[in-house]
Amino acid sequence: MSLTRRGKEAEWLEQLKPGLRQLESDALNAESPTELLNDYLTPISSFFVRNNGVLPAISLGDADSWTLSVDGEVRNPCSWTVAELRTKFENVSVTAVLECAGNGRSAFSPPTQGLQWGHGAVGCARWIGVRLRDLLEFAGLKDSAVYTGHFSPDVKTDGSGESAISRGLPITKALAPETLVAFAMNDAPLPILHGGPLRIVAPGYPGSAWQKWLTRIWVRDREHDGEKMTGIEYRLPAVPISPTQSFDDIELRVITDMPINSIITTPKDNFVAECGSEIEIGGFAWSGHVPVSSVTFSADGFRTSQPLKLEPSSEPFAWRRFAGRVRPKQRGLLTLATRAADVEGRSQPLEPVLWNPGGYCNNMVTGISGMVT
Ligand SMILES: Nc1nc2c(c(=O)[nH]1)N[C@H]1C(S)=C(S)[C@@H](COP(=O)(O)O)O[C@H]1N2
Ligand SMILES: [Mo]
Repeated sequence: MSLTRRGKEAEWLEQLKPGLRQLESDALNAESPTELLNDYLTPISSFFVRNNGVLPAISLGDADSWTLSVDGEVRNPCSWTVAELRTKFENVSVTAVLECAGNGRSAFSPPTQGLQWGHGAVGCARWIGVRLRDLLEFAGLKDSAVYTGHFSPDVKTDGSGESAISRGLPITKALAPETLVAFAMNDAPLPILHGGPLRIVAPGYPGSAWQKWLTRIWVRDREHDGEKMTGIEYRLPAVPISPTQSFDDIELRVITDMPINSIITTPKDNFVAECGSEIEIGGFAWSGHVPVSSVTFSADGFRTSQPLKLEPSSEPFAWRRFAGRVRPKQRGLLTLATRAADVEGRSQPLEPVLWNPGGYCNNMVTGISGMVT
């Protein structure tokens, strides 16, 4: 029996990433159960995968001949092989969280369009590459340069042959020192599933801006309008709207920052604990560009809460580990939840976040549950 394209992708994923939960979709998408996210650097075998289209037929053996070009609003259009990028430009590493803007979408009510992610479309890795800034400066930006547009060979699953996604960055973010064209992840060559040979790393931005299988950067004199840059895709209403309202005439803005969020990774969801004995609580808090300031913990739906110890941050775009303990004194169902805050005073909401048509940026407090026996 021959497997369908999607069936082959599913088998490949099961081999490379056992334990991930595949979502129902024509493209290969899979999220991490919370207990697989218990490391500061998420192992590649546990890292979520998000594809808008068909996986391109690339093998890492192609890495040396893979080329990246820069054109548009530059004085010297350029192109380099991966080997040239590595040797001609300074190699830098950035530890950063990669989170899909749709992470947590399944909690929106009423439900929105888009993949129904739980809370596992997030991970933190060490990315190594060259600064996008160095490439753009080499090519010589014209004064008219305001945005980048990124291109890759992956196509939609509908057979149209159209590009699956072509996103970009405002020029200020493209020139920021943390923004990379990366070729390695956790010290391994960037895996194909994560965009190898080359991908954009845009710390603080939603995952959609981290273009995989990068072949071309088109420097633009206006906001990039490539596939999935317009309409409700990865954009939020400029003013609050209700789910019953038509959003045809609503102003929408590209998401450029991810909100404060946190996840409990130990104990695991559906844990069993003994009444009166201590449970160790651990997990991570992160945000886009605004640093995390604190994390509180509650075992009673935030009627009461206590602060958790937060490990110091060494890398501004990485997540921060928290730790604490609880000793349940009652038998029955127990829900453990964390609520993180950022230095600008924003906390994860206790109530559902503002509904938006694409179902993005849900950072409402959630928890994990288990049984105390
Ligand atoms: N070429 C390409 N790049 C892409 C995508 C894609 O479908 N194609 N998906 C984007 C989205 S929406 C996310 S969340 C991240 C996911 O990265 P990962 O699959 O490495 O976890 O890649 C982004 N880059
Ligand atoms: Mo995403």
